[in-house]
Amino acid sequence: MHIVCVPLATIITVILCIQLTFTTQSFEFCGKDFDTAGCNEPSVTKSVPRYVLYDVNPPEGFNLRRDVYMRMAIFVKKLKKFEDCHLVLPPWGQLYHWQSTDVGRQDMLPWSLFFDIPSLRKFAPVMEMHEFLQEFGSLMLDVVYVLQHYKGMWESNQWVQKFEIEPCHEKHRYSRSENGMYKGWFWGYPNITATEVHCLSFHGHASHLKGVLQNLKARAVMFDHAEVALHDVFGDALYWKARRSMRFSSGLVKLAGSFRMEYLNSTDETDGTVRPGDWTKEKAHSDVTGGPYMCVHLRRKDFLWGRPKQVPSIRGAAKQMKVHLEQLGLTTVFVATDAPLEEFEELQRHLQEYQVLQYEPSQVVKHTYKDGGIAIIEQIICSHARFFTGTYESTFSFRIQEEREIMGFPPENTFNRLCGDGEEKCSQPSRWRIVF
Ligand SMILES: Nc1nc2c(ncn2[C@@H]2O[C@H](COP(=O)(O)OP(=O)(O)O)[C@@H](O)[C@H]2O)c(=O)[nH]1
Ligand SMILES: [Mg+2]
Repeated sequence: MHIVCVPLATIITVILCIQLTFTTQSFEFCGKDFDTAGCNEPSVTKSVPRYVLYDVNPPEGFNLRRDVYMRMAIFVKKLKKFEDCHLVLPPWGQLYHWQSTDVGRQDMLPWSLFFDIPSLRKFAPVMEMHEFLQEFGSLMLDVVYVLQHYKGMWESNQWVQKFEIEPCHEKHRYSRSENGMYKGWFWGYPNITATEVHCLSFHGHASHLKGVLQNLKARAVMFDHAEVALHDVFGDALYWKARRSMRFSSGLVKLAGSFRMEYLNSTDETDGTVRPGDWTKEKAHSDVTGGPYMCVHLRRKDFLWGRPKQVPSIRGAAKQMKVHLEQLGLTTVFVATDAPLEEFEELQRHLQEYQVLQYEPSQVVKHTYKDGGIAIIEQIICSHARFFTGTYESTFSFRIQEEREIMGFPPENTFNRLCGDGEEKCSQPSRWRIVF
């Protein structure tokens, strides 16, 4: 059933539309292209907001998820010009890398644990899951679109934005229960269900998802595998605004600040990294000095077998660190790492003439902020170092580089990575410079 609600409708029409919405079982959308003639009217009136929910491919880590958030935030920010809508922040949980067993539960975590929500809101109309559930008043989402790549898309050299409902290429996480509703993985909430689930082959920028919503009556629409949608524009001013709005929660910033002051002789005043509390007031900076230490992001674990040629041995990493420390005239190195303690101690043994530090959280900090928060504290500490070197293709390292770009460090002190032991020519990371 396909019903078009006319914009600027009278109250009666609005009520009629709402009623029809709830009786409509199939949520159809206009053509493949949202610019198709006749498909331009916003289908949701001001008084009936749309809630855009999303999730990401389960094995993806925290820092790729942050990138997917930016794509969705930019999409919904643009969508807001056409209809009343909100982006629901997908609660964090059950990430592959969050393996600590002594920190309590690590699921259904709100974004406020890690990020400053008022800062996010200055960029896009976001809300936490609990706020959505309260406002929406139902645990039943209208429709889930499981995004998937078109088959054979990578072989074709034509770049056209398109989408359509197709048979699912892979088994998804939802199944129909006796009452006809779909159950499945909804960020760990056992009671959330969906009325419809479709696989949607999608090729294009995240904002092209607007076409899916065109004339769609559904109010709570979820996009699973949102990582399939690409950045509208990678690296433009809007991209960096979205990035700058991702300020960390004040508790994490404070903890990182205390560590910097106590162990690294580093404060924003002395390092030249004082920033306005409001990111929208932030100006371009250059030649920031940073604290008197170097930071290394030493990614281990799955990267050891995923990228064996580009990830050095501990001895190899220590050798490279020594060269940097000598060149910089520094004696302190902070190490952000997912390495087990034995590997960190081995690193210290190779660097005995230097102070080699790691962040060691208290039990209270671990319980409060969990694996995700500890990793962010380490990222903040690295962001303030005089010199940073990371790990090949690690999104954890990339996010540190972005943070340093925002603060205005010289690019040569930011876009570096450790080379693999046998790498003859070790290419350095692309310099994705900030744009204001
Ligand atoms: N505390 C801490 N955790 C890390 C570090 N490096 C990686 N991790 C953990 O491992 C995850 C790696 O996944 P991801 O964020 O996708 O980054 P990537 O896999 O390196 O691209 C992080 O989110 C952290 O949970 C580190 O230096 N310190
Ligand atoms: Mg990862």
